[in-house]
Amino acid sequence: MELNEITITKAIIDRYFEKLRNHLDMDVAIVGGGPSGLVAGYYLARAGKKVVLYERKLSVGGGMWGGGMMFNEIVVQESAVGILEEFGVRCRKYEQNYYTADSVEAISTLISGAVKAGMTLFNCVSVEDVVMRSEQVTGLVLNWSAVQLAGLHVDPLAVKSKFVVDATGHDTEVVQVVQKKVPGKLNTPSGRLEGEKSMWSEKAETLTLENTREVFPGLYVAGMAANATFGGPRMGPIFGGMLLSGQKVARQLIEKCE
Ligand code: 48F
Repeated sequence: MELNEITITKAIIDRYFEKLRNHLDMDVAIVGGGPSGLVAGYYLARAGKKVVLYERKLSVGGGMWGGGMMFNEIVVQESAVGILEEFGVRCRKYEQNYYTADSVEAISTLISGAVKAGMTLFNCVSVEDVVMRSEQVTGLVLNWSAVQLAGLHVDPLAVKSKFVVDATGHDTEVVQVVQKKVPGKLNTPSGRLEGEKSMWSEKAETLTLENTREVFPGLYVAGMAANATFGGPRMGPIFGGMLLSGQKVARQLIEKCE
């Protein structure tokens, strides 16, 4: 049978618009498709929550692809190996408490697992602002990343969400915008973004989990964004904290959404 270009085009437009229209209002909107955001999305979707993840780049996955300095292996401590194994990522013991995985296998499997669990993914979309109602975050303001890259003056569109998760990594972009533009204080010691500190892997891994919480009404932080928000150090290419943080924020929000 002859293949018709117009049918191909219509299929893509129809399917994409269906996806977009069905996700203008959701339980949880996750900003950033690194390991913490993907794990959060997976557990939220598994719990039946309507969860959408927005990723600025064409390829989802954040900082996991390149392992450490492009050596494409990651390290995970024992407490987080179970999460990788639940997704089907193969882990190898290196020494007691140190496991490794191929970084490309790990991140591609996290992406696949989250989407197959029911998380909806929009890549090439940048979150440039939040929707607010008196001192509360109630949604996100979105634009095509290409619009930002080209510096075009194009107004964005908005979506509504019961909760937002900032999983944007080192840049903490959602918290930054809330600090700048939404009246009220952040739930941090100074009431402001504390900022990331230099590397201290062990401390950082513990703090990532502790710092995974609500930082402003309606806004949670996960992954490296949690540490940057609360003034924790960076940890380098050990990823257990990222995975456990995604799982923790999902658990917190599953309870909140009930
Ligand atoms: O940085 P990233 O991988 O976040 P993470 O889940 O994991 C951190 C680790 O990769 C690593 C580390 C652990 O050892 O320190 O850095 O905390 O992924 C963040 C994603 O968010 C996207 C960005 O492109 C990246 O893929 N992102 C950032 N800002 C925006 C955004 C935005 N405004 N809108 C959409 N996506």
